[in-house]
Amino acid sequence: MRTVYSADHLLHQSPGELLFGEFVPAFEKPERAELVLNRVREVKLGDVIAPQPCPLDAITRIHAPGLVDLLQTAHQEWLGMGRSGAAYPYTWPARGMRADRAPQTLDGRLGFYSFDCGTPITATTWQAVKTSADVALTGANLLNTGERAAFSLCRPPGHHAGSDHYGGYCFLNNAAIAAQRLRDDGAGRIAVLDIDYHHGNGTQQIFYGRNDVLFVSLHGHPDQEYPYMLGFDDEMGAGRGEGFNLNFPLRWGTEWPAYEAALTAGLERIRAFGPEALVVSLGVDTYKDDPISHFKLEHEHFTRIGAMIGALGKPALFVMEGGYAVAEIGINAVNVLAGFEGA
Ligand code: 6XA
Ligand code: ZN
Repeated sequence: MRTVYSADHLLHQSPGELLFGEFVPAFEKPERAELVLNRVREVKLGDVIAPQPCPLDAITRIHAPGLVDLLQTAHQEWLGMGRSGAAYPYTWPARGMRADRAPQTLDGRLGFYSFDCGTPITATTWQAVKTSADVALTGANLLNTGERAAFSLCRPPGHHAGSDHYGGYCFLNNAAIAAQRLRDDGAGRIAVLDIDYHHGNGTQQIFYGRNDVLFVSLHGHPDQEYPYMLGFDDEMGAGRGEGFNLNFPLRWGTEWPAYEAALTAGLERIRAFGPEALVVSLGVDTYKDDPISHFKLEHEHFTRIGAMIGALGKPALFVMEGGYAVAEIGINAVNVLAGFEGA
């Protein structure tokens, strides 16, 4: 399996996030992608290739122009206001406030287009974010040329980013952009399987009204876990998309047997849907020692997850999402890929 990777990810480095009342060092840090890349090379998974720069319209197929423009220009505007450091939002719309129009001021727009305070924009964030989308799109192109699988080593991650909002360390939804590319290039149906520990609220929102892209997610229960406000099992899609969204919220402490049962059910739904290809949002923060998560998966379970996905017999694009037990992230991510290849 080929890996698509670019060192441009190093251009996004969060100065830190506000967490539980403290400003703490960012969990989403550049070493993550480097360790995954090292592991890809160590096990000789396959060639590592650079992304092709893709036109912006592959991004605006999924994201609102106002969001894309903000990500490109916010930091310069921030500096122009005499500020330093990274651009953070500090106020957000709530029920009853004007959510039908973007505010004019930078601070207004930062809040309007985001949903948390853990996702700062630096001077070089856009370049990293744009290249991360290119990494996903280049992976989609590999599938289009007939490869059975590809690994898009995206960083920053993407699954929390919705059509018009960023957050959760995510700016653009790489998996959704890739899924849309596969559709636009002729695949009739695509399934997105999200195995990151956190609910892929952005991906769900993007495809919620559609029946051509099935979204299936296994994640920490929103009663207990970020992003708290989406990811319940009664969210099944809307309109034409009714029945094409399937959530498996799992409680803190979930171990392999319960996880395997949920994954089996999710894969069964995907099999019934009959997609031409699969996009896997590959987060490995389900690992037992992940510093921000509460599932109990071990190294070998990631291999089994890959094998179970491989048993579907569909082409698959793996798109890197979260995972923070930094020393182990490479082992776990590559175990999924190797498990898929061995299936
Ligand atoms: C809150 C936690 C953000 C979760 C990021 C993640 N700062 N998403 O791993 O998959
Ligand atoms: Zn996550």
